[in-house]
Amino acid sequence: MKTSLIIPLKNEVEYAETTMSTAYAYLSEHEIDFELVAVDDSTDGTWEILQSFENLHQNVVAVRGGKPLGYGNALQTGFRVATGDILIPFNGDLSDSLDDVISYIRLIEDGYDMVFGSRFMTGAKVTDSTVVKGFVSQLGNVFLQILFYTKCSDITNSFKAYKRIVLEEINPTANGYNIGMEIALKGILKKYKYTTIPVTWLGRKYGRSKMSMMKSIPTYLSTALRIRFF
Ligand SMILES: Nc1nc2c(ncn2[C@@H]2O[C@H](COP(=O)(O)OP(=O)(O)O)[C@@H](O)[C@H]2O)c(=O)[nH]1
Ligand SMILES: [Mg+2]
Repeated sequence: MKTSLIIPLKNEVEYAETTMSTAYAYLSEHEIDFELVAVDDSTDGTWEILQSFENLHQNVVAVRGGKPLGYGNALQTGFRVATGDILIPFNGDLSDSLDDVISYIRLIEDGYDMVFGSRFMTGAKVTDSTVVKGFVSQLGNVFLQILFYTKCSDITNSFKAYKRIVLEEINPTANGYNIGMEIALKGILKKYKYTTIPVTWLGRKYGRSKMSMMKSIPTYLSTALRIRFF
């Protein structure tokens, strides 16, 4: 099965080249059938780096994200452009692990429709997340576990793998960081076969996070309630 890594980037000039070349080299070495789909909304020179990377490599596509701007729209654009059978959002600041990408691919090839990565289960490794962000996120995820009767301890993490058919049926519409959660919760309700594995998450060395926890809470909550009750 062919895998598409969907890589959203917004002003990641310090990371763009490293992220693309690290993922490219790693997946090639592991003999994975893959493509990299970079979805960019930058104004800082990231786009130029991505375009030259695309020109030098065969299985790389660089596109601009859709309007209105947003993490969710960037992923939606990436899903549309991707040609793989397995689609995996992979953050442009290298916070997600390529070892985990390989584990995801093997599990989908074994018959799962979706694989979720958890930062909160035994075996997970998280560095440099702030204590408050970690705690609020974990608390929110316990709430989601109860609301959706799921064993998955990290619904809100975007780093997940999906079979293409899952995304075609769900057709996600969220435009924020809530898109990972939208797909996972709808997929759970549609009874797709899924599993959760512990993953590694590394904090960034350069630039800064565009994710505001406080701004996201109301969106996350209304997304969950809408999916559960309407
Ligand atoms: N294309 C695109 N990428 C985005 C947008 N917002 C965030 N990203 C990228 O998504 C990834 C995760 O975002 P980040 O700010 O690191 O969030 P955090 O890791 O959850 O704190 C990074 O590669 C960002 O550059 C956006 O609006 N458009
Ligand atoms: Mg990050």
